[in-house]
Amino acid sequence: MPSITVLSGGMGGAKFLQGLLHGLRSGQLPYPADTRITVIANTADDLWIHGLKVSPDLDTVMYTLGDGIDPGRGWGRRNETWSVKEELATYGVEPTWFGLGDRDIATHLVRTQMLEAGYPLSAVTEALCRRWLAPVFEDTVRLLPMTDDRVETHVAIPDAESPSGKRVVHFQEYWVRLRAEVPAEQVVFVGLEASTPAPGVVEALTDTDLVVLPPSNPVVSVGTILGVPGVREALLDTEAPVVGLSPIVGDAHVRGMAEQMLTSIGVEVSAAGVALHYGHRAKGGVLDGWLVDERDAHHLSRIQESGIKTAAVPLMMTDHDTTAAMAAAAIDLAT
Ligand code: FO1
Repeated sequence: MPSITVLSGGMGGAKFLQGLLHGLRSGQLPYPADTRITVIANTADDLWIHGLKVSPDLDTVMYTLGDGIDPGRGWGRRNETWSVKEELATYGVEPTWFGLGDRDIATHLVRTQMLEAGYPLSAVTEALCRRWLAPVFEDTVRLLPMTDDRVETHVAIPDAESPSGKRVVHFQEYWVRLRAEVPAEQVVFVGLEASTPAPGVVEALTDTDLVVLPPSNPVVSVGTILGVPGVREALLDTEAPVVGLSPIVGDAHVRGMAEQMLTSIGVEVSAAGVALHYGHRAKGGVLDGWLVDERDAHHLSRIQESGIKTAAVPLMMTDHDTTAAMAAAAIDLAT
């Protein structure tokens, strides 16, 4: 059975997966409809809040593919209510800037109870996906956390009051409360060096027909997955071609905070900058191929010079057919 492995953050990766699955089911892709899809999701956005463990990228992929996502927000549940959030605010409980919906809280209660009972995050995710993915995809779609270990992305921001002139906030505070409107002076991945790939992650990279890096954040989503010791080695070892799609279109991010994150690590905010940051696999990088948007066709030669195969196609995921065409272009590039 052919298989495709996708490294995913939250919204961008989830949207790409919807298009990939649509393309497989509608016969638009040169892979059979029941091709096995393994999603390796970033867990460094995770946070403990109100005593609950929240895994935003795992939940965004799970709710999106399971059709429970709120399409407007792109995170959390559709038809959500916020009674608990309102009650917590009335009690004056902080933080109030990160909203947990009533339905969403049930997911975090199940996850927290299972973690406290000693189950690893991968077992928790498998249990939650029995509800969200199995009814739709049986066992052809699998969602794996990048690691079972605790990893958290923290961001150093300017702070005149502190002696060092900076203070560190959790990524979610940087993104949700501060709206990424302050410069990210440094991004710190707490626990990443000591983490190990979750069960199935290495095999999903070495024993597959294609690996895709969708247009997720190259620093705090795909970047963190690549930072789990053993993942890069698996990508260097795999027989499968590795193809990425640029999250930067027209020298800007489409959504999120990729511009701020790339700038904080000194990478040029362009389709070429990200490709060269990921690097060509023959030179110790991770890419064989890289898709850029038609608006960025002027970057093609610079990318080609690095050895990475590249092409310019429409990269705005406006609907499932368009996204399926992007997946088809990625598969083309890989063959
Ligand atoms: N994003 C927001 O902008 N505001 C929120 O209150 C918020 C709550 C939230 C709760 C659960 C969850 O899974 C995601 C949530 N997000 C919220 C989105 C979250 O910041 C993003 O999904 C990623 O972490 C960033 O890519």
